[in-house]
Amino acid sequence: MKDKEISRLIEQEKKRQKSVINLIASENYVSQDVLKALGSELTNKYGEGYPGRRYYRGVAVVDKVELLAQKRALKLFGLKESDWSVNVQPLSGSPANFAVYAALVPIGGKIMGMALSHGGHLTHGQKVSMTGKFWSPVLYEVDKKTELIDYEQLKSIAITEKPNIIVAGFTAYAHIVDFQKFREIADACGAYLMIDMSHFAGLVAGRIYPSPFPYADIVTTTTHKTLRGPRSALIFSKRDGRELFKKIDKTILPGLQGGPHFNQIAAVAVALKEANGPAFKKYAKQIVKNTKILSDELSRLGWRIIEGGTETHLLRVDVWRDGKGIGGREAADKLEAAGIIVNENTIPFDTRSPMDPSGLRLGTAAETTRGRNEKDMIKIARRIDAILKR
Ligand code: DSN
Repeated sequence: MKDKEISRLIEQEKKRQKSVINLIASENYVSQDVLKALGSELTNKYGEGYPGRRYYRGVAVVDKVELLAQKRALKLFGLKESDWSVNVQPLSGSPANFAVYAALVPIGGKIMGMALSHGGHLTHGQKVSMTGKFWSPVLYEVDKKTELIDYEQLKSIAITEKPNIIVAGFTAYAHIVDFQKFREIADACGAYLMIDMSHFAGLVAGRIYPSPFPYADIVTTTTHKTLRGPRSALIFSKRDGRELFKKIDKTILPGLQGGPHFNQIAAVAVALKEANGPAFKKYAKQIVKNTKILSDELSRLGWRIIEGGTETHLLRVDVWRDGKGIGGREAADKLEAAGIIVNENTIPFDTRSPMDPSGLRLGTAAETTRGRNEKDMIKIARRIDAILKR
């Protein structure tokens, strides 16, 4: 690389990534093939539109790239082209979710999603996000005692509020979501059901987390978390005569985005192929095993695990412990200084601010990619305990 400054920074980041224990629940390490596709000449090409109907010429090759990515996305999740459509152009998860609302919910309509501090995402209708400004948020919380979703409470809120769309999905909820209950609730109030599987898409692909597809109208996902692809996103929509896909496609382009990033789409296609097979299934299984043991060991060492444990790739730890401990920011700083990278995170009914909340969020997808197993997780839990108790 001729640009020495950037080249040095890339080398520094590579070194940093290698030298730390990465427990950021939304990160992972992509393959060399994914990197190669991302860094390819496909980045040079413009091609607004969709395969077979673009506004630019010279698109024969990128049409094939996009069609292949679509085909692989449907195949990975066991979907038929006759039943589901997939848009592979969203640049990332937030614009993908925004596009779904823009396509299906009139401005001012209601989006019902999980509150941020309880485990939801900014784009699930939080006030500080555009999704909470253009649309009216109806936020649901977890049960105070169990810290799990209370489906009865959710149903009663939905029936009273009559949201246009209900979002099931999370960034920090550690348990399996009951999609069937969400479907029943959406049907009871006449809402669309959008399932944002960004965090657990890799676990769905690995058949270790229930598939949302039998229940959802729309499924969105990023591709870079447990799915282990490049930073990007997908929007799946059910083909059932309502032509949701037409509204979504139009909203992505010309509504929201410009030319598709074909290098990114190609890299997604590579990752989707990598995730389709026994090796990835084994990987997904190991993620869940690793998270459970990390959670169990931390709990054995006296740490309060939010929701009482985990069934997925992530967990949250209460480090503040009603003022008997330290804030999440201080805890994350201490761990970083010792080479363990996590993020501070709110916990349900948090009394502290999102900038310095009461908890930490830990995830094992990245370290599982690096081959770490249960024994390593026990060691990591003990290191975290020792560092935080110093
Ligand atoms: N920032 C991602 C996460 O860490 O969960 C979600 O957008």
